[in-house]
Amino acid sequence: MSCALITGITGQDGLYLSELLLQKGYDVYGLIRGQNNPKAGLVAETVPDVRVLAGDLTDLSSVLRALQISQPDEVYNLGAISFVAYSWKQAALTSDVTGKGVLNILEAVRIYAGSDLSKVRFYQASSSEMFGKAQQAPQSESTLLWPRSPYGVAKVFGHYMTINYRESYGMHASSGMLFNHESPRRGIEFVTRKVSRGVAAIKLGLLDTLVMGNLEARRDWGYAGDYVDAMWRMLQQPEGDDYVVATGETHSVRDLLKTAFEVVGIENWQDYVEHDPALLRPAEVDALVGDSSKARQKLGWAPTVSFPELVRMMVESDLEHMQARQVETSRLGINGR
Ligand code: NDP
Ligand code: GDR
Repeated sequence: MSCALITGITGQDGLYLSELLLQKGYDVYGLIRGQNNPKAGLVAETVPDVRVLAGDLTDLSSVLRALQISQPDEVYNLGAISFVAYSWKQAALTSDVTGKGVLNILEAVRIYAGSDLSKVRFYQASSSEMFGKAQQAPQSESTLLWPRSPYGVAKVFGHYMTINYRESYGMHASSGMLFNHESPRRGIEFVTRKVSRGVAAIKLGLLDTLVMGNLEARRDWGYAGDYVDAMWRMLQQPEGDDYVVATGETHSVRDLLKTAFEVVGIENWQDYVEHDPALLRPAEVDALVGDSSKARQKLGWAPTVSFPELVRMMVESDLEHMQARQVETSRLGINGR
């Protein structure tokens, strides 16, 4: 039986990846930070077979201890401060967790594996945010990296550090340059989930208007369940490598709003949307679209959920939850910054 250690287990991808690996018969360990992390309950409920270990990416010895206890064949580093807008508010912390945290875990793996580095395979959650002010379209593994936020800069550090450990020590280390991927489990701070919850709340009469930032930004949005499968496929290859994972289609936030409101039968969506300049970012990533030919050819990977299907899945899930929970309007917190 194979064994995996996942950091970021309480996040969207951590939950999907745990489910996938448990299904494949893996022993799965997950790193959880904090002495009483409120999301520990979610993990216990969703993936009860995951064994939880305490640790924090900023604390190398805690990561080393987790490796020693779990003895994994595969390590998936999904832990990060991942909300781009927040990364300007806590730039140093983002650098420590999302950037230097990668070095900590790479170093912990190197120390743990000792003279037999081939016994552990490592996955780093790199990001399309690294392309930032994209210098070509679509973006591939060889496109110049030009990050536009403290988050993007930290991810570039982690990306190159992963490559460096592969080249310096021969570590089986792979970097997944994943484009935006979403699901009903997406954090409520991200735009797709903000829109799906907002639209559901408006449909149910719980909210009057949705307050948004830049509607012209374009993203290549896919389904998270598909993307964790790509992560696993990377670690089954004979060598570590870097792969772009994307659908190859791009849509604006405006398209997202239109598509989401259509799910609940609202055509005049503009009447329900306001603009708040405070939601604009100090530097924006205007447009992203990925070229995932390498992942498709080498990993045999392909996305299975289209953009309209994804939006429908998210809106319907939020409608169902809100109806079931009879949420009070004041507790929705959708339009906050
Ligand atoms: P989430 O924001 O949902 O999850 C982030 C996870 O990181 C949470 O489990 C969080 O734990 C954990 N974490 C935060 N700080 C620390 C720390 N100091 N030590 C250990 N763990 C920590 O992200 P996603 O699931 O969406 O993304 C997974 C990874 O993939 C992230 O690294 C993200 O940057 C990257 N990525 C995501 C993309 C996407 O579109 N979803 C695209 C490209 C890359 P806690 O619950 O305690 O806060
Ligand atoms: P992103 O995701 O920054 O691409 O990073 P997010 O959903 O936050 O923003 C996408 C785009 O939508 C615009 N936008 C808004 N965004 C939010 N959150 N709220 C709004 O009200 C709003 N209005 C417009 C943003 O300006 C932006 O252009 C995500 C994260 O998961 C990263 O961790 C990951 O690396 C990248 O995707 C790939």
